[in-house]
Amino acid sequence: MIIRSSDAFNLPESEVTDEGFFRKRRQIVKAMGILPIAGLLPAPVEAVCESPLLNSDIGKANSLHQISHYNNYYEFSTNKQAVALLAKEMSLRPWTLEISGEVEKPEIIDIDNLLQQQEIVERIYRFRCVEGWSMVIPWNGIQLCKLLTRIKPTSRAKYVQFISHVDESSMIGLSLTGLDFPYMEALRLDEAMHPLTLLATGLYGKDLPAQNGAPLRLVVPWKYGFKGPKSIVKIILSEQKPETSWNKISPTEYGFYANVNPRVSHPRWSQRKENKIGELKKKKTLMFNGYEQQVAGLYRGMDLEKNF
Ligand SMILES: Nc1nc2c(c(=O)[nH]1)N[C@H]1C(S)=C(S)[C@@H](COP(=O)(O)O)O[C@H]1N2
Ligand SMILES: [Mo]
Repeated sequence: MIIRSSDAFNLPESEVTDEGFFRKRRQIVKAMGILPIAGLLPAPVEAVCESPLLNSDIGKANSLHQISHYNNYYEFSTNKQAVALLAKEMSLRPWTLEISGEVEKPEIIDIDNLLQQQEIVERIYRFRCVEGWSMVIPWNGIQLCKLLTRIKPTSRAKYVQFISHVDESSMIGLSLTGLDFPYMEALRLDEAMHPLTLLATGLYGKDLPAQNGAPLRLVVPWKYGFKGPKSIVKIILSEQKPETSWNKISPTEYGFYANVNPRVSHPRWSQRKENKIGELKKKKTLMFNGYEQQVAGLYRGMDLEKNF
């Protein structure tokens, strides 16, 4: 079942997690002091972005501990359990985000200004890694379309590239894999403008842990997890399709689109099922990770086996 709402937290109580966050969310929202509470604040200036359709049958959210202690962040380590400890060494302030390329109003924004200016929404999304594991994650973040609307893409802009931070002093994994850093990912402009696409700034109403990509990390819930670069420092709009890290290292395994698709296998394994972290029984992977109704239109007429 799908419901239309800008508020992800109108889920049945049965889906509530042990974090107790959902009961406490009103206090958190007040404490953050930045969410518009009906009637108290004027409507946001960039009201152009639609509210997305949100799925209600999403499953129980994983715990904060699960989400923050099973991570892929190759700049630190390929050991998912080791990332949390190693990422503590990365300095998160000062932090600036640079938006450039095919935009009318390029900007260099201080992260704390950005967090104050933009509306922070709460979104519980399914998360599916291309390796075959999954979670349900309650993110907080900024709708990317709000930011893109503000910097005004030019008529030539077709793609949006995201570039992660490189910190030689704390990232001890930089030379341990074949992956080139900085980590780079990209979306088509219409994918980036989709109301589900989020720049995550938090988890469970708290600051985003470093290991999950603090202070700013892309979340595209209908795509495999590698399409969500962490600790973003640059966003570049372009006319030509930009390079992306995993596609560059292994184009036959990692396509540009990387839409979750149980019918298209990875060359080395099937994508039909997934292992939700914390559950014993595997579950079926859903087309577009369960967001088919919202995003299938973006790919109408495309051969999804070729454009994987
Ligand atoms: N900079 C950077 N971003 C990254 C990665 C990475 O290694 N470096 N790994 C990707 C992969 S493969 C996944 S599955 C998700 C994992 O996000 P999580 O640790 O928050 O679950 O981050 C993605 N973003
Ligand atoms: Mo992944």
